[in-house]
Amino acid sequence: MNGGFAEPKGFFNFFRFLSVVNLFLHPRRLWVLTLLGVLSPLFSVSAQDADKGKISVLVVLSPEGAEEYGEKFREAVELWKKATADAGASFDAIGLEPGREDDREQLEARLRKEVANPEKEAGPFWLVLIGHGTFDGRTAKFNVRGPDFSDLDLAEWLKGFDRPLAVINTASASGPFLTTLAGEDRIVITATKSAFEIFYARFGEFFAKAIGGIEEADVDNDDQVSLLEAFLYSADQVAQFYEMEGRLATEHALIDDTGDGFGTRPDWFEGIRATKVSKEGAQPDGERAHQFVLVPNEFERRLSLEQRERRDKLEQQIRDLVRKRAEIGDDAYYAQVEPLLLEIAQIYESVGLSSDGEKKETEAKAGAVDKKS
Ligand SMILES: [Ca+2]
Ligand SMILES: [Ca+2]
Repeated sequence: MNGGFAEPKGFFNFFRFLSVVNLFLHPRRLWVLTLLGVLSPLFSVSAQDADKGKISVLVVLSPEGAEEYGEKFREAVELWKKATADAGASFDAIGLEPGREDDREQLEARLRKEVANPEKEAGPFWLVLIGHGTFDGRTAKFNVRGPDFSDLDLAEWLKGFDRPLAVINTASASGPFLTTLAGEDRIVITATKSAFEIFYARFGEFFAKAIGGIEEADVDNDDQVSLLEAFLYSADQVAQFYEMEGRLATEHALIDDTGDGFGTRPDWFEGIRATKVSKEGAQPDGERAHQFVLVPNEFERRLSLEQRERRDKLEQQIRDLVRKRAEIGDDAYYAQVEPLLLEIAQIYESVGLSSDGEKKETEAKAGAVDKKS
């Protein structure tokens, strides 16, 4: 990388932003953005505090049951580990250390510790369950060495949990975890729609592959795979698997990121947008999950935690306005959407979009970003 120019990857978010502008801004208003210089995509780099907003990934692994599953689970754990390393996030696993029978206690202690001593500037916490689920007709549980734990146990341990949270339960019979764990600033993904889908779930195998950033899963081509995209990709792979085998699918994944406990099925999405909701008046799922990315693209890495959070909020407000547009009328819509777009433009500008149309000398050397990644 030389001077203020980013490698091509860095442009993806810029184009994503422009496409947002094109969709939502009145054509006559484009001059405002031109004034701001955001139509001159020249990049420079600013140094960021690497640890702020750092993601923590905690994987909990079931005992293998049958050997063929054990191998698949361990493979998935390795993929998660690698993706987490690529992301510069912290990785932790329960269920790997030989000879232990207290996985449930370990998980409870780990989560309660997080509740008691929240890391102030930490980013999202991702809890990933890889393995077998069980259902005895009343309670759905996740299988670990020693006593298993249920959705209700997990909900109890997570009371007061303050970090943005993603729970990804890739096991069979995981559906109840979505209903029980749904909440504000939480994303819950389950491999099955209910507790009755008790057969081995393949969803997690595909999910572990996708989350590291494979191209096939990158629906919006911004060079990163969001939680939502990993969900959509994995569900699609599962569906294809059963279709090819000529068998009825025994697993149907769900996602909830609106906190209402009503999950959305993958086939209700067109691209990355949900076109249906499971209850009248409910917010569509998927928008928040599309803002959760484990391995960010080059451009995204330049934004500070505050900038990302602010941008995410602004994007959300813009989508809410789009939904209300017919109700509030065009004039009000444009009046309200414009300042939001301008603020996003300013955020992007501050990490490298030139405001004067000329190439800026970088304040921090471009290499600083490369070293971090
Ligand atoms: Ca993407
Ligand atoms: Ca929902």
